[in-house]
Amino acid sequence: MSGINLFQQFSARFGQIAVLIDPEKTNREEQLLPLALKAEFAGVSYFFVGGSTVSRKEIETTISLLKKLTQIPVVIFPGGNQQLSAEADGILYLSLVSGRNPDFLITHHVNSALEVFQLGIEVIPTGYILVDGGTKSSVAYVSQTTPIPCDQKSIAVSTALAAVLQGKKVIYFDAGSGAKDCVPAEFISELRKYTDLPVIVGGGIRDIDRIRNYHESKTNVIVIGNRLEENLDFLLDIQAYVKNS
Ligand code: 1GP
Repeated sequence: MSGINLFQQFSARFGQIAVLIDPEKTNREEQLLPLALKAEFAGVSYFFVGGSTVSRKEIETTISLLKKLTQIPVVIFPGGNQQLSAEADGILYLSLVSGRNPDFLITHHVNSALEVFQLGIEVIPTGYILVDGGTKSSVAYVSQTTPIPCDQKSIAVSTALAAVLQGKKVIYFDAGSGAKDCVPAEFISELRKYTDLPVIVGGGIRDIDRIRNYHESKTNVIVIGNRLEENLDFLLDIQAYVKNS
C-alpha cells in the first residue's frame, strides 16, 4: 500500500485537478510521458484511469507505465469490475446511485469483492451520480440507466445525500465524457449546505472559467478528460490557474 491517503487529500482543499485517462485511447509510453511531464508542471493532483469498456490488461498496462513515469497519485475510476490494478494508489469504489440497475449498485461489487480486498489499495466508497449532459453518454448506454436532468437540483442533491447516509465517503457528479452541458455548479453549492464530504465533478469541462466556477462552489476535484485528449496545451492554462488560485 502506498503512503498516500487519497481521502484525506481529496478532503484537504477545493479546486484540485484530476486528469482522466482512458486506457483504450492512451496507453503507450510515447503518449503517457508527455502527459505525465506536463501534468506535473501544471500542478495536477491526480490521474484517474478507467472507461466504460476498458479491459483488465489495458488498465494494468497503463497504470504500470504511469507509476513509472510520475509521482502524481493514480486512482482507478472503474467502468466495470475487471478494471483493477494492485499498482494503483486507490480506487473510486463506485455505486451508480442515480440509476436503478442492480448490476452497477451491487453485482459488480460482489463479483470483485475478494479481489479488491486482496489488492490492498485504498478503497474510497463513492456515490456516482450521472447527470444529463445533453448527449447520450457511454455510461448511460453501458449501464442502461437514465441520468438526472440538469434542471432537477433537488433530485440530484437528495440522491447525493442518500448516498452519504448509506456511508459513501465521496460524491462524484458526472455529465459523462464529452458532455455538451456540464453538471450545474448549483448542485454542488446546494449539497454543501448539508455535507463537507469531498465532491468530484466531471464531464464536458473545457475552459478555465468553468473550473473556477466549480472551485468557487466548493468542489474538491475537477476532472478533465476529452479537452486534454484534443490538446495537451490546455495544461498550460491549468498551470496558470493552479498557480494563482
Ligand atoms: C467523464 O468525468 C469524465 O467520466 C470526464 O469527462 O472527458 O468530457 O472531460 P470529459
